[in-house]
Amino acid sequence: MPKTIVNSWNDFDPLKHIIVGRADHCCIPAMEPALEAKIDRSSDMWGMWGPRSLATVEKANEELDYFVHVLESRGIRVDRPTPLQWNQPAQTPDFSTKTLFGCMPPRDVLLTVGSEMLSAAMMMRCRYFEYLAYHPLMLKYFQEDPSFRWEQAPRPRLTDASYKLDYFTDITPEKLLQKARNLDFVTSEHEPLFDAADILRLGKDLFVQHGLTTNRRAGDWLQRHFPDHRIHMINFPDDPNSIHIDATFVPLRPGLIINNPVRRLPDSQRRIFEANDWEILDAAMPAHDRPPPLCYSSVWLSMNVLVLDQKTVCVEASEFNQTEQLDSLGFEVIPIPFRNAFSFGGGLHCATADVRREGRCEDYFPNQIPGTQIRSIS
Ligand code: DAV
Repeated sequence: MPKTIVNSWNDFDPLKHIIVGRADHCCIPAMEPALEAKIDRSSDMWGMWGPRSLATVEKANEELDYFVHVLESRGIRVDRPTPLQWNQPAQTPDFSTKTLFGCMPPRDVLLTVGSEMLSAAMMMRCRYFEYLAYHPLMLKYFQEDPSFRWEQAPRPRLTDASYKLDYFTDITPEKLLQKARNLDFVTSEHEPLFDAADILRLGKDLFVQHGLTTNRRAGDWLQRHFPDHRIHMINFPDDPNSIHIDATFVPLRPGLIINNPVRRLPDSQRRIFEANDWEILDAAMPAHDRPPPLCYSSVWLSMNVLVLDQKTVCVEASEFNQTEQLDSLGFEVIPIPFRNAFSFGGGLHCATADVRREGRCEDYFPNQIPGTQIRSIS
């Protein structure tokens, strides 16, 4: 048997091998065209940029290391990225950026589908070189697993043509919500752009959130790239800040999903789940009324859980409502303190990227609903 096997088709089959991020050298990015999607004017990070303090990096790393320890003590193999000095400017022929970002949330960059790991075509300029932190691991998997498919989505150019540069001009929360309802997001359709964390993997079906970090052209690209899969673009019209699907719509086991109750999937888009006997439950309320300091994400990281198998799930240790809900659904809940790591780019799901889970590519949606699968746009 090869030393490494890359194989994962969903977020709930028994986990065997995973990547967990690191907080070293992480930066708050300088202003760039789409940054306001992540850091709005009311954020404590507004107007700030540069390296995060060593004290906060150390606290986040302690939590990440403890998480690794828990996973390893359950027999799961854990690999870590190799951080770059993210506090450096970078340039391409098309743009420059004053700093890079970090390698805390691998989930945003790496999409594992079966034996393939695909680096995403991310829409933030400061994240353009983030894949380099995973290059040593990709090389190792490539050497150790003869079936591993090491893939990279088309590198975006990220010129100003990729963004609607006036998107946030005179913005109000009401206008932002109206734009989201009209499927009017900060990226243009100039080139395919997506974060891997916008893609929910359910065997043969991939559900892709169309929002601030993923455009429709990416859905088109993904459909051509994965011809044996069915790509469905979905969206959550009540979410004015639709960044990544994993604090909004989270599968726990075959047939069961928790949905953020303030970002419900519209009835028309629920039909494919209903037609295949999937239950969509409201997620429990977060335990906190605000995120930790200098955090990009909302309090809904409460539901950003890591499922280890269909009976076991890791949850942030202070999220007692989410813990209680998962307990009542029959899960063994493993508490992981993670609030300090949240600020570096996300929760327990964001902080990881699958390498191997047991199981095969199942068809969980044999009853397809006409018109829900992506079609090419011209
Ligand atoms: O609710 O702020 C966070 C998702 C991070 N991957 C939110 C989405």
